[in-house]
Amino acid sequence: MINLYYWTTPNGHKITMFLEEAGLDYKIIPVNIGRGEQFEAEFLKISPNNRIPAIVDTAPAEGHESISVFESGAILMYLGLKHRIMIGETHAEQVKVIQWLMWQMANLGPMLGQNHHFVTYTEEKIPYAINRYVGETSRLYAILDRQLRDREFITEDYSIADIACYPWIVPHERQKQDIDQFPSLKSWFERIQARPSTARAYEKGKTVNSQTTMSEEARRFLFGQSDKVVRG
Ligand SMILES: N[C@@H](CCC(=O)N[C@@H](CS)C(=O)NCC(=O)O)C(=O)O
Repeated sequence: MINLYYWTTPNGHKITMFLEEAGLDYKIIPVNIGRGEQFEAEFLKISPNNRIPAIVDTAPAEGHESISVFESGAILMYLGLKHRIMIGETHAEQVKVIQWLMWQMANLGPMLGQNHHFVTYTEEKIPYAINRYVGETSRLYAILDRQLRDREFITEDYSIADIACYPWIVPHERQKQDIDQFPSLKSWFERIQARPSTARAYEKGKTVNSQTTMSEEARRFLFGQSDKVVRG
């Protein structure tokens, strides 16, 4: 059984997308990051960076007692390798999947996260920051669009690289992107959106949290963190 420590954010959706596609048994343990639950001692034992998602696998391979994993890319790799699915069959395919997964983790996630922060969440609108992150978002969209030209998925088959990228493209309007300008990316997006497992994952999310706006309390927990949240 996989215990999934989850909240309804792009990085959280990655893991429900994988688990739904794989048809694995899992239990969601909501971690309401807008209420500060990511700082609770029990959660920090499995996710020391005070971020969701994280998992505890109570039935790992090779008879270990249980294994915990944090960082969404590491979780996708762990599950893909354990079940030998969505990670490429040959070594050559695996390395392609892993490099696009790393691309998402190091580029698409962090840059689009800053886009969300400066375009949507901050009350103070800073033109330099907005231009930088909206521009960087469009550059990354163009990279994906080029990679997806003449192919159905980011690598050979549907993989953890597609799963890692998809939830970050969902808020394209909020990111001030015109998806019609990226036709191959748009077709890929619609293909993944149409997968029953994607629909199930997002439906699961709604049962955990149906709120779409950020409260003042959430702003206080999420923004302005420093070493004080770690040192106590
Ligand atoms: N690189 C991490 C990023 C995780 C992350 O930023 N999670 C956010 C939600 S998407 C979070 O838990 N935020 C809580 C906080 O900022 O305290 C991953 O991919 O797992």
